[in-house]
Amino acid sequence: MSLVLHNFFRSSASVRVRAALQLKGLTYTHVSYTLRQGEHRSPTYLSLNPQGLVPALQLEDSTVVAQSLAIIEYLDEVYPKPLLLPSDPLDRAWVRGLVHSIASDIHPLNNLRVLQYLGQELDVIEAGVTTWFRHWVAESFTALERQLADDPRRGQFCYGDSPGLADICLFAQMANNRRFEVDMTPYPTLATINTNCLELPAFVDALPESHPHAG
Ligand SMILES: N[C@@H](CCC(=O)N[C@@H](CS)C(=O)NCC(=O)O)C(=O)O
Repeated sequence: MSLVLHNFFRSSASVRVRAALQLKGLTYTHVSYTLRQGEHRSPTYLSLNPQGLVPALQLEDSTVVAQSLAIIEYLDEVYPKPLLLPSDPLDRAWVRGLVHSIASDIHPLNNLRVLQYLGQELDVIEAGVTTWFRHWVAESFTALERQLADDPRRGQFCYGDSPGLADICLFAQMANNRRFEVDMTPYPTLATINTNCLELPAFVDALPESHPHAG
């Protein structure tokens, strides 16, 4: 059995893993779940991944790995070419700091279930949900722009001239940002890094619109 990615075309955490698999040249098949229809809460999926979130990666021996960052770090250890995290511990910590500014500080606040809770349980109107989304992006993107703009560790990508885990998280967040029409004018460095990612087929093929089950 090949690698199987349980995912959803529009899920940014899924975009992360698709980009990592493709940067590493790994082949995989898709099983798709439509989140708005709650397919990720089905007994079948929960038996694979009790966390009930996508993505999850099923390995050749059927073992399931959950959580996008855990999956990508696993892939980086088992298939180290190309490395997505620097080998120097201090540089690795710096890159992880960028990663978590997006993956831990933006994404959980802007996840589908949170936005649905705001709208459906707290009666926040659609414009309020959009303001919420953009607010949490701005909190982290303002800091990231400041961190990256003049840092000598940055090259074409967040760290040097090869794409890595921070670029993957930025690129995936950008896919979400487009749906909420986030203005990138205040973040020229982040916008340029995202443009550089879009030069690479591995990233383009990870976009929601490139997914075989996009709909
Ligand atoms: N920390 C998790 C987040 C996974 C996650 O939240 N996935 C979203 C899609 S991007 C999801 O499954 N949402 C379903 C929901 O909110 O009900 C990861 O990085 O894998």
